[in-house]
Amino acid sequence: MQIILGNKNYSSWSLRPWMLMQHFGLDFSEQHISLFADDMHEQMQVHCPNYKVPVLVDRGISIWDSLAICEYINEQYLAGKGWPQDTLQRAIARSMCSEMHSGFFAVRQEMPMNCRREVASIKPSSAAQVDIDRIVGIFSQCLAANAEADGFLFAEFSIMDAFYMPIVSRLHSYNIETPEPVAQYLQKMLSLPAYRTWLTAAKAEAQVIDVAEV
Ligand SMILES: N[C@@H](CCC(=O)N[C@@H](CS)C(=O)NCC(=O)O)C(=O)O
Repeated sequence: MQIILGNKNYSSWSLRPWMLMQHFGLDFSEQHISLFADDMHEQMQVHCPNYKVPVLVDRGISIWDSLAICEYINEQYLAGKGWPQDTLQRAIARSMCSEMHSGFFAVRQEMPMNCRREVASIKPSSAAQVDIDRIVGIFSQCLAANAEADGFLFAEFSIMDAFYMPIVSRLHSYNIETPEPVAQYLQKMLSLPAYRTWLTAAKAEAQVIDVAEV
């Protein structure tokens, strides 16, 4: 199984399925494509039908789009452990991941993922603040509902945590203040071995994408 990724420093979509696969200790190799480099399209030609990353290649077949990859990994390799086991909780987790997948445009635009960015505050626009408040609301709701558990959004690590990992990275690097339970969750996620491994690789990358340096 091979996952094709963009730059670890910048590719928020790539981080999601990689985080899931790495956290659960799956066996896979990686191919890295430098985003917006001159040879990006050429590199994507073989395995990336939509000319985007991430793409998972398993048994010779390409699976593209971060959510589709996470769903496939969950079914094929995790025996369903990638989502909460309770049907209603699973439906809520899927709603929240879909909200991430199809929204929060202001945060994405103004606060690009930049894992190695030196932590420094920005002044979010009112649109970005609406996104941030909603994200903090989602985290707070999940953490309050699972107060007794392992400290992940749905008690145990799930696709939900993997999907919101790029947001965790952004809230950290743009120094966004959050209530204490959320701040603790952010620290927990930033300390996970899988994310530390990703960050080390991101810091070792040479390419700088100017538009993502805010
Ligand atoms: N909805 C897709 C988005 C994938 C995406 O936009 N990937 C970016 C990198 S983070 C990309 O490949 N950009 C290259 C381009 O747009 O030309 C997913 O969830 O995988």
